[in-house]
Amino acid sequence: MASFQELAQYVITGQFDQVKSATKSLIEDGKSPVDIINQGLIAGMNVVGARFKACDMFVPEVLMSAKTMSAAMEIVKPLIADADMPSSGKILIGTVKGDLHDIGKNLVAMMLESAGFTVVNLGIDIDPEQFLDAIDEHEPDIVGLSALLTTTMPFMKETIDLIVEEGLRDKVKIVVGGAPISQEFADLIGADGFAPDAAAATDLCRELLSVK
Ligand code: B12
Repeated sequence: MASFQELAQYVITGQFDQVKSATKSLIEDGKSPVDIINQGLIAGMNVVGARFKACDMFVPEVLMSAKTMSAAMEIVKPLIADADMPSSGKILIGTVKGDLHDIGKNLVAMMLESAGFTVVNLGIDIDPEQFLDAIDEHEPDIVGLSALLTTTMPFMKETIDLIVEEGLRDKVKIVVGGAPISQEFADLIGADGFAPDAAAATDLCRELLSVK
């Protein structure tokens, strides 16, 4: 039987097969998918983040960790997204232009789906025009912008500015997030809200759409 600590360790060391089998074993053991994500996968990725910052880990290793985390997410995702609930609203989410980070954004998308929202996940490196086209196509209630780099944060503002220019601002709520983002920054660029993590993002979207 696997433990959350072992799962976290496999994420840290980027052990693909072990991460998948530990995830499956925890599921078989009746552990909640959300606990598997929080106490195993995110806990491991947090350590990866700290080690990367301290230059104890380098990009290829971090990438391996990210890939193992994504592989485990693929296993866990159907279990928490499959709640057969009516949609609480539609959310369009993407990582802004120039930014390739998607683990946190995908986690937010997953949590939102599990909370009953319909989620359109645009992916990474999405420029303002692409967000605009997707708003036209999907008519979401909320647009979620993710950025992990200080150099890509300005594209959040550019995206919001374009939505305003095109006269769509009153049709959508806009929420922002990512490690360098703060409530102050969200206020500054005219977003409707900021959330520091996936659970808070779900609460925020519920609040903005008055979902109980
Ligand atoms: C994994 C990782 C990578 C992977 C990304 C793989 C992938 N598929 O995502 C790779 C190796 C590719 C990578 C590349 C780079 N990275 Co990087 N990376 C990270 C790392 C270690 C972890 C990020 C992560 O996944 N965290 C785990 C998730 C779960 O957390 P999260 O993303 O913060 O998301 C949560 C919240 O922020 C929030 N949230 C996120 N999005 C949204 C959206 C909305 C709408 C809401 C409401 C909430 C929300 O909810 C999420 C879930 O709880 C961070 C360090 C860190 N601690 O953040 C550096 C980090 C972000 N990277 C950094 C850098 C510098 C780079 C590179 C420039 C490195 C290089 N020299 O090439 C490149 C840039 C590539 C690019 N153009 O984007 C720096 C950024 C510094 C800065 N101030 O800008 C960091 C902070 C590391 C550091 N300390 O130096 N990186």
